Amino acid sequence: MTLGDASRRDEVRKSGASGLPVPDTQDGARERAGRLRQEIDHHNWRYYALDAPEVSDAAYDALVRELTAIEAAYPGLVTPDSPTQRVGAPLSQGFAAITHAQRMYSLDNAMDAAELDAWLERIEREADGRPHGYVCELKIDGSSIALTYADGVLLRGATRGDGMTGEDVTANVRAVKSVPLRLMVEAPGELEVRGEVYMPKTSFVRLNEEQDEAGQPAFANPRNAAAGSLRQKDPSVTASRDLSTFVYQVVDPVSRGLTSQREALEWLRQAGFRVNPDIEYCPTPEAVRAFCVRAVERRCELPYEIDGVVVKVDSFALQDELGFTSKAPRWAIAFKFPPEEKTTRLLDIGVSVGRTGAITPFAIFEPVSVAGSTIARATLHNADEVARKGVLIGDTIVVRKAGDVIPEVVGPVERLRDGSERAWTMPETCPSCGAPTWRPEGEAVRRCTNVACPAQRHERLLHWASRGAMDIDGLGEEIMARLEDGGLVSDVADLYVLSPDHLSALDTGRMRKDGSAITLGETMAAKIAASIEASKDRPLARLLFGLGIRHVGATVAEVLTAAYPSLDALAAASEADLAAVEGVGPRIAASVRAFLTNPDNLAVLERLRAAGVRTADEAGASRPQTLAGTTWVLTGALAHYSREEATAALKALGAKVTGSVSARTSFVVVGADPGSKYDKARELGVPVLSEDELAATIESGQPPGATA
Ligand code: 1X8
Repeated sequence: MTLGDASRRDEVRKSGASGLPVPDTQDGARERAGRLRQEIDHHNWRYYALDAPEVSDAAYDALVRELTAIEAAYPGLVTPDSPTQRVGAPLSQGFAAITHAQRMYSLDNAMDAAELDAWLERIEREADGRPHGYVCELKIDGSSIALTYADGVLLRGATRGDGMTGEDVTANVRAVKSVPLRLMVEAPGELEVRGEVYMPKTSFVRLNEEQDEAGQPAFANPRNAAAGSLRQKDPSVTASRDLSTFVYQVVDPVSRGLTSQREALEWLRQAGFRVNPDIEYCPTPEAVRAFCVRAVERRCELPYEIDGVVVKVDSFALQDELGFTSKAPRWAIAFKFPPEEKTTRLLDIGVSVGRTGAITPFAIFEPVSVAGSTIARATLHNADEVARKGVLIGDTIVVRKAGDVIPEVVGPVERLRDGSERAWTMPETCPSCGAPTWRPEGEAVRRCTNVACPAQRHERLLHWASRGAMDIDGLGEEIMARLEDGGLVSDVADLYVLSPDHLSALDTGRMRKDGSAITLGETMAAKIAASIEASKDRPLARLLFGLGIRHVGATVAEVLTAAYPSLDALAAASEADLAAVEGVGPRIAASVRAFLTNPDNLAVLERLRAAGVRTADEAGASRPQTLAGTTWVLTGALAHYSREEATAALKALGAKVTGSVSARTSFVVVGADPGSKYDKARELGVPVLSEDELAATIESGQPPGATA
């Protein structure tokens, strides 16, 4: 299980209502809620701290839903450390300053093996023959945090700030799932621990894709992404980011009976914190050196970025003796890895036009080898970024790979300028079609205004065929361009009327020695035709993502199709309906609505459908949404349906099914031995239906009463 999978559970967490009855009495509810919280805390810890879940997402989800239902019915029973309370705290108004009870020191650095040796020798001298050892830990390239617990309950989270004063980011820290809200060990009084919040490399790459998609500036590296995510005004934004933690320090450990860093790490692990597994006790300086050598080698394989190794004297008694300089502890050192940065020459800045018309500048430089591969280009994201970096064409520049993957220009080496460098400006017109470009208010990105722009069209077609969308093998950059140039394809629907003859006769642009054109040939044509055919049956979310609607990335497409499992249902939904879907805001809703009311787009969708491309997820899923806007509650035992079946059938008709009865409930279906929900429905005057009436609704697709 990787942390990337966490997002799946996060989505489950929010959805639906409990099928289980809410206890009738306050005492019963309190007891059940307490039990559920313990159980959920345990599974959160297994999942987020140990990466070792014991139960399925569905089983976990059921526990959360039951607790949510109980807390909804008895709001007085909600506790601040309830697992339902991770997000939902009021928005932070800026961040209050927090003075750290004990200064958060930085570490002295050892920039190479010789400096590490010098430090080790000094420690050995101080120890003067007394037996002692070291603990080696990976230095996580994230954002430091201090977490304070009062009698075992999370009280406060603060950033490092300048080491003396940090910012109160409690609401956001609560949204980071690996941070325990309640400790699993006895810890009376105030306890402070420290660690690092970080973003895994793959999540960083994905986040930047989403930032680009939304016209937001990209983060330069995972550390900035983690720090930025922790300093969000809205904790639900923090919750949506894949952040994790490693905790490595107990403040005032001796008062907790701890005598060494080894013990402290073990205690933190038992308390429920996420502790890095790559920790080693090294009895000798040789073992420390060997750990550092291995860490350098393993750096690329790790799912998160590290920038060194932290070496600490293990014994707290010896640490105490060594003490601090004005800046840093004498008993620890950061062995810094050699930077994976290179210098090269910036030859030019080009611009590309994306499928949404976004004009993106990119650096073209002399090829250099960085972290295992040769790079020659790096995106510069937008004009502001070019200005911020201050690079001139002709500059000597520093380049590296962000998240070990994405080539990035760090900045110019200004002292190597000779006056021949020149500034770059963003083109006023589209480099592909010459149409004017504009920069919408509040966006970082300049766009080509021409929807018929050939560069946009090309990118839209490639996006449709891409792996995450309709996954059409063989339709790459080159062949797509040929299809466009030959006038065979100008929108995605055209792909589905290509004949194998069209394809096999396609000029590849290459020539034989005798000057005759090389065509695609039958074998290749048959392969591509088969992949186009296979793409007709992709899930609706892939199709929706493939359409390239602004703000609709792969995740949003999943969310939308879960709520509207057919293109018809989606097209029938109002902007307000769409905006009400969890995970879909007004901006996405407006964009989807605009796309699905544009006659040109509707014509393409109609041609896709006519060509046999699937536009609904399941046969039953494309039923007319006759129950949209109604809210249902099921109670008691049903004879002919399971709770899940009845719920699914109602949802397929557009109904919402919840776990508790309120004045907003439209219908309550009552089976055998109904509980308090039946009484509540009668009390509130909510219409009560029998199972037969439910069956009639499901079969006819008509709301109750409409068929009578
Ligand atoms: C900073 C960090 C430390 C550790 C890991 N990652 C860091 N970024 C560790 O001790 N495992 S300690 C530290 C500091 O003291 N400034």
